[in-house]
Amino acid sequence: MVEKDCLEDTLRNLRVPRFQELRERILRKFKEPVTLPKSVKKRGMVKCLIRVDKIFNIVNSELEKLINNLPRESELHSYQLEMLKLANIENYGDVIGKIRGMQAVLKKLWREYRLKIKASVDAAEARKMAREFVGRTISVLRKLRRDLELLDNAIRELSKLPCVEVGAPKVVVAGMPQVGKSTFVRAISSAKPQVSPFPFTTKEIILGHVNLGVLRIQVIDTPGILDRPLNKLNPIERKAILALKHLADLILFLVDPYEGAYYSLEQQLNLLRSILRLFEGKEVVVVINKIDLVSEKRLREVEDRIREIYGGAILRMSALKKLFVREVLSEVVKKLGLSEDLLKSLSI
Ligand SMILES: Nc1nc2c(ncn2[C@@H]2O[C@H](COP(=O)(O)OP(=O)(O)OP(=O)(O)O)[C@@H](O)[C@H]2O)c(=O)[nH]1
Ligand SMILES: [Mg+2]
Repeated sequence: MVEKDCLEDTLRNLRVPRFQELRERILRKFKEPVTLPKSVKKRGMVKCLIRVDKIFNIVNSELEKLINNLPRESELHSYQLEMLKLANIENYGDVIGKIRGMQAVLKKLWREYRLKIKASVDAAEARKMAREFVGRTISVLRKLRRDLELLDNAIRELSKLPCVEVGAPKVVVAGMPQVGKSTFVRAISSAKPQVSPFPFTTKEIILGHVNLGVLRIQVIDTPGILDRPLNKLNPIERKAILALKHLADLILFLVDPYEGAYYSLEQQLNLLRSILRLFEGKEVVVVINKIDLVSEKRLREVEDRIREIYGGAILRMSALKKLFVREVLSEVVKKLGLSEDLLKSLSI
């Protein structure tokens, strides 16, 4: 998450080499014939030196390129570092350090084997040394196998994150699965997340914009969260928690009031309670969605239950039928401390 250049965009083009791929390239290079001018003496030894140099160059330049293209730890926002943890990179700096360390080990090996090859008594010994170099290089790389795989996976995860502008207002839409978060984000913003009657339809953080003339509000759709302890949340739910923690200037908490809702009102209230506790100090607006499905009596009942745990504004809307969606936006604009005149340019 950076001001201008989007780190996530750069990461989309970054390739992390795999151990298997490096190993195959090394073995292929080792078998490749080397041609020498007729005048060259000690041909067997010289050929081995050339092979060893070529192999070292391949591995060294791959690792160098990787380290240079990876973002530095200091360039990463705490949001991105936590996302890396979610993708099993507990300590990003340590992984980079390990790659650097292995690169140094490989350089040392290369120097050592160049000397051994030069000191060989005959071509057969030079070939034996070259083979040993290849074997040892591959076993050093094997120590990076899991790190490279985890890094690749983590970079893919990071690059899926949208490019959020730090300075512009950010509203994060949250709630249990199926309450209508994505339907709402589709209705008001440029984003068109998938909507379906199945929980966990949304698996990623999705960014949309509401253009209000001179200003645009960023609206962030999130995966649904279940009412269970934080340490029991799955990685998809945790992405939503991280978006709330790091991105939200304002949280819109959606509630499904329907008696036959996928998750009961009780469960939804439990989640609201946890979110209020977890993000104490952040502005939260509760919106009862799907009002087209329930009676006024039920709506009052749901509002009363919400009021037992939450003292702020409770709004009503139907994201599907686009009822009172503008009123919700108006509350958002107000809570963000923006002028309500901005809404004049809006055609919802
Ligand atoms: N009747 C009615 N149905 C709605 C409304 N909003 C959403 N739905 C329906 O509820 C279902 C779930 O909608 P989504 O927008 O995908 O819900 P979500 O909260 O994003 O769900 P997850 O991505 O699974 O967390 C879909 O079938 C929608 O058509 C509404 O205002 N009224
Ligand atoms: Mg969704």
